Amino acid sequence: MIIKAEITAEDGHIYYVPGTNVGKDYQPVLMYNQKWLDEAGMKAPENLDDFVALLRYFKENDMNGNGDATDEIPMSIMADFLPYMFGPAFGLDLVSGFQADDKGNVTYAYADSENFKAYLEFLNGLYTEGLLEVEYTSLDRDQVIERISNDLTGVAFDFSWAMSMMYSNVLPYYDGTAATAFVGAAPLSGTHDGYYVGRVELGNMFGVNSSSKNIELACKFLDFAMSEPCQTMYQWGIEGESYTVDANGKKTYTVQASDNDWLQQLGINPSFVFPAQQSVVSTDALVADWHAECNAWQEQFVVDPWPFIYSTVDESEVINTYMVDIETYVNENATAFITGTKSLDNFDSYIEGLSALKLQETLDVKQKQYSRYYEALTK
Ligand SMILES: [Ca+2]
Repeated sequence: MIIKAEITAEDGHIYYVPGTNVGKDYQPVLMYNQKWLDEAGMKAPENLDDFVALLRYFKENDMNGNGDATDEIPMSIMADFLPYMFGPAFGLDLVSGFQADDKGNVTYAYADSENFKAYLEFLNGLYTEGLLEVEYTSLDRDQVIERISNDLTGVAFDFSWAMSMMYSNVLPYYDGTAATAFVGAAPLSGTHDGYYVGRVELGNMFGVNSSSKNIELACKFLDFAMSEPCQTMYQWGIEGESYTVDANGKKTYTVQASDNDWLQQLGINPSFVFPAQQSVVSTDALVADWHAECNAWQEQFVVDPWPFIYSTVDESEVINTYMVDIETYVNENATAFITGTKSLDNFDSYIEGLSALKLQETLDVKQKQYSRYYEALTK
């Protein structure tokens, strides 16, 4: 339904066939070092207070048992994931930025004078206490992996696929079970219930150039490219080589397919080349069993992000003109407030600065677009 609403143009027609992403599975999630949790005698926290208590425990204790209680980094989070991790607890979708309430009224989360301020106060508190590390703005995934491989950190937040494929597998004591892994948990709740922000399922769109001499043939090709046999090929490769089918019709990857380099040569999940529909089952088969189970459980916490919506030429112009400056402004200010280079006493003037950047004009366009999308969705 959502994909249909997204690819419906302003005139109500559909002109393209979609390639789709997995939107609710293997999305960015919170994960904990299970061994550290067990040693602390704690369960994965579900609210901000318990979470902060856990970070303090990780910071003060010799969690990795090397005799030095000062080398633990309580959490290793890349800056881009902070909005995913903490926004929802404050009622904010800072990932999409724009958000709509039940009645379809659109607001900009970074302009929420109450909740966004509370979010910044919370992160500034973590930063001041050394629970959010000094160099958090420059931390990259390779550094997170290096820390995990040295057993230095207890909390991560990343795309779920990293859980068993990049993080757990480098832990010195990982034995293939969840007890020795980085394991996904529920989102954190605060003044609002926690959730995870999913991904727009519409990945790309394929259409035919109206000046083509072979419109009918091109449409037939797209029709074939969308067909069931082709979808199976995109997801599983070649029957008898990369996968087998049992008597019940259940597909399983072959032993050879566990060699990911070999498998990728078959063009599995051909993003942006064909209108392929990414599949959860074929991803489940590539990760550890405990990880696939964890993903299936975490799906309940994932909500749809701000949708893709067709823009008219005029709308594109407004958004392209103002949005870059708005995003730069909010990101620079967020970093300044979190690290304390700017006091939160200046928060009101930050909010005022958004009007000068034409936030209201942008918001009017987003509201118009969302109302159109909402109409197509409920039709
Ligand atoms: Ca230590």
